[in-house]
Formats: sequence, structure tokens, C-alpha cells
Amino acid sequence: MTTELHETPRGNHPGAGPPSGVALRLHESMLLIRRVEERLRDDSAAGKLPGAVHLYIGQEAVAAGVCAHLTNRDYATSTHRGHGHFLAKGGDVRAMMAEIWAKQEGICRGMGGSMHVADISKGILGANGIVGAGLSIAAGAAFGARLDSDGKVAVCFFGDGAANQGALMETLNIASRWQLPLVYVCENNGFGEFTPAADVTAGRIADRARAFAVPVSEVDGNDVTDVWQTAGEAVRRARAGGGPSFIEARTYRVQGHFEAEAFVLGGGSYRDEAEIEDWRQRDPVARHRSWLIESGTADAAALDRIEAAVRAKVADAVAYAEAGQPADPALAETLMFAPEEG
Ligand SMILES: Cc1ncc(C[n+]2csc(CCOP(=O)(O)OP(=O)(O)O)c2C)c(N)n1
Repeated sequence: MTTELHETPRGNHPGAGPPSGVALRLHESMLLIRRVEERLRDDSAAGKLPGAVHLYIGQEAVAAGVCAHLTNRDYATSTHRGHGHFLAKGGDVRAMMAEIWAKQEGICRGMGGSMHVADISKGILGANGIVGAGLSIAAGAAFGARLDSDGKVAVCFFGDGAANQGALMETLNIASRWQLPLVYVCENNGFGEFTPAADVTAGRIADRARAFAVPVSEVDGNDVTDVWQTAGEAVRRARAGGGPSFIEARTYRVQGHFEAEAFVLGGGSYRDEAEIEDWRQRDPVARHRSWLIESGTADAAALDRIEAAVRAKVADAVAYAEAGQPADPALAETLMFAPEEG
């Protein structure tokens, strides 16, 4: 699928890298997402999970590189592929895992599941099963932030499929006109479900933002340094009252659309192994690990210690989820509606 739509820009920031502390935190953030997603992949295949999971393997640099610039006061909206955004924004791994396992200890008491992980106290406005819905939610959050005038920003993560929804054009219009502190982050991973983005996308996605006079950056979404630097400029601009920015991160969805897709496809396929392998060679986690070593930022022993700590954290989260209490269906009504006043 080597099309112009999905060519990967490289070298926007040659030579420069983040300070060592930041570089290590980016590594840890990506690694946590990767190990969580691998565990979910395996537990899904073993039939242990109660519902579908859409995994973020291969895209970790985008969530990690962007969220490194955010605090709990900033907002982020996510997608159906939302575990990475939740974790990178500081969501609790135990509470997320318990949610995915449909346990009462989950971040939404087990009533939301994988596609609804959210933690309002950390500005995580939620994963979302409605493609494109996060665009409007983020625009609303950015409008609120502008009214508060205290430097908060909103980030909207969305896919190439969502980029073809009307909500993108509607929110670009008002975000530009009202100079909202909104950072659009389009993760162009090449597919919407089983359809190549190029088959259903006219023009270039980034041009949609250019048409509304919103500053655009096209980055290598598998290069966490590139994402981190570009997102930093966009977040700083938004905080300073400079309005919205649009980042298109070219990346690749290494896993299927969701973990049970083999059943849906019934033996059919929509992409070839060589393409997947080609992108595995550009693995964002391995690339950053190599950079950390080559640049002298960390040695292999230090990185192995981070790896061990991350693995222990994931094992602990799964044990916590497994031992939790099943979600209580009786809570559905009380959790769904706010209590009547008076
Ligand atoms: C409004 C809406 N239309 C269709 C769907 C079905 N659907 C779920 S995921 C998906 C593809 C989304 O593609 P993209 O935005 O590129 O995200 P990705 O899965 O690649 O991360 C579609 C069409 C949906 N959930 N919501």
C-alpha cells in the first residue's frame, strides 16, 4: 500500500532529540502501551476477555509523543483504539485493565469496557466507539478551555477513517475562526477496518486543515522524537492563544482492525504479509530503543531494567483485573443517568 496518501515523511527534525529524562520517559510510555497491548492480544486469543479489543501496536509513538506535553488539566479525546491514549495521558493501568475485563474495579466500574476507558479527573475524555465523535467533544473542551483562559489545551486523536467525517470540517471551521486551543492528531494508519485509506480518501488529509488556515505538520508517526517535537510546537501555540494546529502522523496498524477479525474475514485478507513486515522494521519502540543506546542516553542494562519494571506492572494489572468482582448490571441505570434534582 505504498501510495502518496500514506508516504511517510522523514527527517523533519534532523539531529535533534529530546533531553535524556524526556527520552527515557517516552520509551517507558511506549513500552507500557506495547506490553499491555501484547497481553490483551494474547488474552483475547485465549478467550479470556469479555469483549472485542482494538489494539494500538505500532502506533505507540503518537500517543506517547503527544501526551508527554500534557498535564492532567489538559483534555484528550480518543477513539475505539484508545488504550494507548489512556495510558500515555496518565490513566491508571490497573483500572484500565479491570475495565477491559468488565470488573467493578474498572475505571467505569466495568460497565464501559475497552471502547469507553475514561478518567475525567485526568482530562481523559474517553475512548469512543463512534468514529469521529471525539472531534466534536474535543472542540467543545477546547471552547471551554478558551473561556477559562488559563492555558489548558485539548487534543483530539482520530484516524484516517474519521478524517472523512463531516465533523472534521465543521470543527476545523469553528476552531480556526474562534482560535480554539485544539490540537488535531490524525493517526493515518493506512486502514479503516478492512479498507485501505487510499481507496476511500480523496486528496490529502492534511489539506483539509490547510483549507481552514490551520497550521499543518506531517510527521513520521513511528518516530517518537519527530512526534514529540512537532506536538510540542502545537501545544505551546495553543497554550499561548495561537489557536489550533493539525498534525498528520503517518503510521501503521500492525494488528488487525480488532482481535477477532479472522472470524469476520472467513479466511479472506485485505493486505499482504510483506507490507506488515515492512512496517515491523520501522517499529517505533525498537527504533527509539536503538536511538537511546546509539546517542549514549542509556545503556542496554538500564533499558532492560525499565523493561522488567514495565512487565511487572502489566502482570500486576492483569492479576488485579482477574481477581476483581464482575460488573454489576444493576448499576446500569444509576450510572447512566444523573440523579434528578430536588
Ligand atoms: C460513526 C461510525 N461509523 C462507522 C463505524 C464502524 N467503524 C468502526 S471502526 C471503523 C474504522 C475507523 O477507521 P479509522 O478512523 O481510520 O481508525 P482506525 O481503526 O484505523 O484506528 C469503522 C468504519 C463506527 N463505529 N462509527
